[in-house]
This record gives sequence, C-alpha cells and structure tokens, in this order.
Amino acid sequence: MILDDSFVWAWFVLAGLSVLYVAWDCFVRRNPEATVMKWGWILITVYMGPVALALYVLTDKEPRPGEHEEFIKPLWKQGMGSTVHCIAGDATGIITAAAIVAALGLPMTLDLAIEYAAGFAFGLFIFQALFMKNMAGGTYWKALRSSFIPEWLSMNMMAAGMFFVMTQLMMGRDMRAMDPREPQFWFVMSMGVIVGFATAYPVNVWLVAQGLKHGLMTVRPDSGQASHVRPRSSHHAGHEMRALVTRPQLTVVTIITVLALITGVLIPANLVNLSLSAEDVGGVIMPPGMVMANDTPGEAMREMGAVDPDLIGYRAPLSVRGDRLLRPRIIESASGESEGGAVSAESIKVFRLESSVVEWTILSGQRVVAYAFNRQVPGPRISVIEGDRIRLEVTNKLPESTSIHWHGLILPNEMDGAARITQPPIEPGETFTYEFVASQPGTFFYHTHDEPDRQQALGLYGALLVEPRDGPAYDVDKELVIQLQEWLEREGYTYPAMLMEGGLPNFFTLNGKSYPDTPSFRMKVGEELLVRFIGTHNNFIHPMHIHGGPFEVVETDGYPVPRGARLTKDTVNVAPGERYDVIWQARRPGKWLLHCHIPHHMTNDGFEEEGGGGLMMILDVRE
Ligand SMILES: [Cu+2]
Repeated sequence: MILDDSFVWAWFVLAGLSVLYVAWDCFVRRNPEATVMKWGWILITVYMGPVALALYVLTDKEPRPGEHEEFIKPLWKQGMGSTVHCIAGDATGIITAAAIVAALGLPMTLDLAIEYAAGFAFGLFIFQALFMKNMAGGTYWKALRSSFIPEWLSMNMMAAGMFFVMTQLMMGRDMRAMDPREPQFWFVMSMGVIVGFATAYPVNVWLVAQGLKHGLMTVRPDSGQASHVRPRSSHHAGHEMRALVTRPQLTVVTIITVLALITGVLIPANLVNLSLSAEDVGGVIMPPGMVMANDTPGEAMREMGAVDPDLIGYRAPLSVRGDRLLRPRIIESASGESEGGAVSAESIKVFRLESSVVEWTILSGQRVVAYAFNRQVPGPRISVIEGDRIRLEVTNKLPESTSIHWHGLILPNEMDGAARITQPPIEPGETFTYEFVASQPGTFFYHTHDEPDRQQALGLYGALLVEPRDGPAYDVDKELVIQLQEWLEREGYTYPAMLMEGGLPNFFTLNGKSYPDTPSFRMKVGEELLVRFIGTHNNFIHPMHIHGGPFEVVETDGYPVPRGARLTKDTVNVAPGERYDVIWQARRPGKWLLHCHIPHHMTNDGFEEEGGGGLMMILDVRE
C-alpha cells in the first residue's frame, strides 16, 4: 500500500537528499537567482522531494557559467518559476494550518476551509507581497494589489488538486494520515503538493504570458542587477510588469479556476465523509475494499479498522497453543447461616482472565494481531463440575472496553455480561468480577459481549465445559474440543472479519491454528471419540465433516439428545453460537480428515498446501 511505513520513510530520505542538493546549488554554488526564488525552490523541494529536484535542474539550474539568462527564457520554464513561487507560499500556509487544525480535532470540511484561507494568506501576504515588493512597484500595498488576482487564481488551481489528494488519501483508507504525529500525514501532504503543483502550472504559464506574474529571473551577485525575462512583452519598464490581458479574458480564467476548486472539493465530498475529524477516526486503517460512503460514521470505521500493531504486548510463536486448561484458585468462603443456624463453608473456584493485544501465529510464517484472553487464542479452557460456584476476575488490558458473556448458562441477569445492558463495560485497566453457580452440565463457551462484531472476531472467546456431577456422561476413550474462527489479515494488518464488502475473511482457524499447522489427533482402531464442536466464530455456518464413517449427535447446545432422537450423520452444520457434541468411532487405521465442507474454508489466503488449509485437521488412527 502506498502509505506503508517503508515507502513513506524512503520518500522522506529521498526528499532530504534532494533538499541538500538544491540548497547547496542555490547558496554554495550560487545559482544566479533571486534570494526569494532560492528559498522558494528549497521549500518546494522539502514538499516535493525528487520531483522538485528534477524541475529545478531542468528549468532554473544554470547549465554552464553565463548561460542562465538564455536558459530560463522559454515560457514553460517561466511558468515553472511562477508556480514554484506560488506553491512555496501556499503549501507552507496549507500544511501549517493542516497540522494545527488536525491537532485541534476539527472536522475535515472545516480543515479544508481554514487551510485554503491560510494558504492564500501566506502566499499572498508573505511570499508575494512582502518578498516581491521591489519587483512590483516598490511598496507593500502596491505589491499586494497587483498580486492579489494572480495569486488567487493560482491558489484555486493548487487547492483543487491538493485537496482532492488529501481527502482521498486521508479519509479514503489509512486514517493515520489525518494525524500530524504520524509520518503518513506528512507524506500525504507531499503528494498533495505535487498534484497541486501540476494543476496550478497551466494557469501560471498563462499568467506569466499575460504579464500578470513573474517567472524566473537572473540575478548576478557581482553586478547586483536583475535582468528579468518577460516573454511576449517587448516593453521593459524597469521592474514594472505590464498586463496584456483584457477584462473578459481574466473573467473567464477566474471562473475556470473557481469551478476547478469546487470540483476538487465536491468529488471527495461525495466519496468520503468530510465531517469526520482526526479524533473521530483516531489513526484507523481500513481493510482494502471496504465500502465507505460520505455518511460512514467514524465509530463504524474504528470498529472495522485494523488492530494497531504497536499495541502488541506479547508475541506467541507457532508452538504456543490456545485452549489450555485454566487452573482455578480454590477459596473457602462462609456462605452465611444455614437453616439450622450453623455456618457452613462453601468453596469457590476463582479463575483469572485478562484480555490483551497479542501477536498470534496461526500458521508457519503467518501471524495475526489478536485480542486474546490470557495471551492465547482460543482463550483458556474453563472446566468445572456441575454445581460449582465459580468466580471469574476479568481484567481488561485492551485499548477499548470489553465484557464477557457466559453463553448458554442460567445465571443472575447482572452476571450475564451484556455490556451496556446488564453491566457497564469493563474499561481499559479495570477489573470486573463475575460470580455464579454452574448449574447445567454440558458444552458451553464464553465470549466478549462488548462490540462482539469486532472483539470476538479478533479472538475473544474460549471453551467453558461443565462436567456432570456424577462423572462423564459418555463412555468414550478420547475427547476433542473444536473451536472455529474466521480471520482477515492483509499486509501485516489484522481486521475483524465481517460478512460484508471488504470484511470477508481470508484465513480460518480450528483451535487457533490453520492446517497444516493444526495438530494431528492420535487414536487407535476401535476407540470412540467425543468431538465437541463449538461455534465460536462470527460469520458463517461451517458444515463440519469427518471422513471414515459417520458420527452420532449426542448433545446440542449443552443438552443431551434423547437416545431415540439421536441422528447419525457425517456432516453437521455449526452456526455461530451453536454446539454439537458427536461421538465418532475410529473404524479403520489411516489419516482421516476432520474439516469444514466449504472448500474455500480449507484454504489459507486462497492457497492450499499439503492438501488443504484452514479448517482442517487429521485424525491419525493406528492399529
Ligand atoms: Cu466453513
């Protein structure tokens, strides 16, 4: 992407080298040019880098001693000099204003208005009238009057090009460019100045040709004389310029520049939301292809935007697994007086959960930036016994508020974890304690219930298994928990996968890993396996299929299916939030696949390796 850090910094280095060269050539090698133009070129090179350097060499750098006078004569070079002069002032005003108003958090529309005024004012009052007053009649007032119209026309054309680029690059995709603290801001300004320079150039050529603006000139330090070239004008009256233009001509050109400016602002106003400020979008990076309209609110953009990789607190290599059993601390607590008047002690299982930003490796060489419970995806497995009183202390180390919902459990409403409905969300840095009795045996799970479209899609979920009080419900040899997830990762940025334009996932994980890095599961012929499918994912229905023979669906959503109603199937549709417990028998030796039957979900970013990818694992059955 054009706003990638490496690209941006490479540009800054090139621009820095270009500035050094131009400054050296102007002041050390002493290009025979007026001091104000030397500063103009240096400023332009700060903004336009190597582009300005090329223009300088082609139009104004004296090729060989004594040749400057002849070299700069062509009208196209004169027009270039006039544009440099105009843009140096305007761009300085615009960029200074942009940095200040962005820091103030004003909406983009107001930004543009203030930037236009500042650019025009700086260009006119400082760069034209003040620095050029000797050439325009000798007094500041006279210079101001004669340069007002030419400066205004040039400014309109410059702003038309620059504002279009700024709004497109700032609001279009990478909102870091709205924040002056980010290098992307300065890079976008540079790109805007380059385009503004190009759109302002034709009108500057015209203005010079009509005798309304100065072009380039030769100033020899030894003679102190300025010989200045005015193409198409044979009248030399000292430094005075004489306009050749008629009033109708000037009117037409003025109208053209105003229309250009309006177009340059109206087109972006239809494409992006110009009412947003840098604060509204806070450096958000949007997924490529995401549809954004001129009424997309900043809140929606923040929700769909990438996780800032700078917030990563822990990097998990491929070998680190999720769904690791979480051991509780057991405390004895006096539960008050019982009916008989005696004080009985009740034990509480205390679990600690902490949500934070981690880098999670889903596949060899493929990382995502995830929101994780206890630095793992899926979050740690909570396994308790029916009737246990459990306390869950949840600390939020995310950059945004969160909560946890205990999916499927019957519990007090205030423990249900629905943020903003049954509890205030847990703010960053805060801890909230949930406590309830796990009264139903079965397969459950927990997940964030504060902006789950973003947070659950980024990894905030985990298995919650409640074993029956009287021991395991099924006489099986082995057990396997399967948690599904969809991811969207592009160019090093992880976005919450969403079932909408630009938000579709390109990676899929089974227990936090993609095939071929999902671990194989070892079994012996004849063994029975209880598979607990958990719909921890957000977007699709995954038809989960096991090769090598059917399975029996024994529980759905944590509740046993009566014997007579049990289905024997080989594929079961696991929708978001659902659980299916199935018993599969290892009938024959070999490598039997367990996978989602939507083949795209068996790929990694569209690729297949070692026979597939994504939602796929091997049940390795031996004699
Ligand atoms: Cu699928």
